[in-house]
Amino acid sequence: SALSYHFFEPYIHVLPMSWSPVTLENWLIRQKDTLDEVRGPVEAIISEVRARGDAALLDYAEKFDKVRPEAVRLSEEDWDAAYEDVSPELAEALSEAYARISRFHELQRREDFWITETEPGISLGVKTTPLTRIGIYVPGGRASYPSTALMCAIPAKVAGVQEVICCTPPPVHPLTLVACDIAGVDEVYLTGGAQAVAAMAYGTESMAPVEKIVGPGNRYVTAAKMMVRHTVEIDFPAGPSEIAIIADEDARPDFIAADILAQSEHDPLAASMLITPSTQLADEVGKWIARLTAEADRKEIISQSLERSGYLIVKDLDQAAEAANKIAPEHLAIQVSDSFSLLGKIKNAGSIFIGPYAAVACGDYASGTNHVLPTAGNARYYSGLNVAHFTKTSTIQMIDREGLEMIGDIVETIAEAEGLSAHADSVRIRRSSPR
Ligand code: HSO
Ligand code: ZN
Repeated sequence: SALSYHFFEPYIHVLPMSWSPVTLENWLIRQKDTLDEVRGPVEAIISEVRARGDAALLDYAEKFDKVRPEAVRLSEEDWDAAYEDVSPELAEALSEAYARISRFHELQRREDFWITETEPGISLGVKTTPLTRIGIYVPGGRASYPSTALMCAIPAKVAGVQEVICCTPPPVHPLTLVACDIAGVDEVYLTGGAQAVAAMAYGTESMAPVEKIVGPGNRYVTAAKMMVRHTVEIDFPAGPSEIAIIADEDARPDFIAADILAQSEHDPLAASMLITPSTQLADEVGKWIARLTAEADRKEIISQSLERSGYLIVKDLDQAAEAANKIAPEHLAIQVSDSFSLLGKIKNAGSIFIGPYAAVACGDYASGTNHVLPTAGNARYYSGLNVAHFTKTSTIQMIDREGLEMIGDIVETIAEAEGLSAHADSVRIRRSSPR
């Protein structure tokens, strides 16, 4: 297409810090999932947990997390004690974030029951019911995010889920425990990785199984979630973080560079792409990236991630939208003068940030939107975590004799055509019975 032809045009502006042009092709290759590589070990872990329950979880904690907790389930005393290690300002910041995230998710709630007469004698409706027990996975190690505990638990509680349990690898960060407490998590288990997913799916002596598992994780966690899917539901695959930024010549290169660094510091596998018609902006952003990286705390990770990142020069903003839709980025920042006209053309994006002041970090923590989002092109068909992930619906119908007359012939005719005469008879017996 005209689009891909343009991408491979040699607009080469090589800049320091690996800030260089990327092709759509390379980006899409990056998104290819690597879950198959870990399928074998994950399968082994799942069967081990099914066979040996808590004992397997404790052994895996010792092996992978280098800590053997006394018990898989965290005691109330240890949970309460977490507050002692968290400053009041931090607990307050988490509560402020909690309030805003709750408010936005409350806005997503719809009536949990409606019924309406669609034609004489036939009323149809929908009844929405929360799931009963769900599991959230909060990663540990390099990606230990108390904010993720809020992002997973809040929509569940807003939806009305009674039991929300959290699995996180030991040693658990006290801040994660405080976040779980603030968000109303009911039980915490000190187990991580594929073994935690297996436990939540099948249950162990100390953990009752859940109906749905949500939350981000590494390749093992994600592979395990995909593999237990015939037993429980999951949210969607969420891997290394990514951002695409569509910007025009008037955008602020320093702000854009700052968002790219914020994304890059997550993970050497994180990636950022600037999509712009302006080569001058791309150059400016590159200079800012070099400048800011020199002073960054997590230089190592940032430089590795920048190697997967770069810019794409497009003809105009229509082509920019087309590129973004192909990528289906987890985060999409829009930094152009007419943002709403561009927004209208965006079809695939996990979360969209509009205007120079909408730093992605605001959505990560405190504006109120959810930061658990589909990555690696999955935004083509998945939505970011929201209240609807924690509910299910039942359709309802009420049909009286008049309604049955309205559709009786249609039902009988189609039933006979399908060779299902008992179906047809179930309607006939009613229609011919005396009133
Ligand atoms: N950007 C990450 C979420 C996050 N950022 C957590 C900071 N903490 C994935 O959307
Ligand atoms: Zn982030």
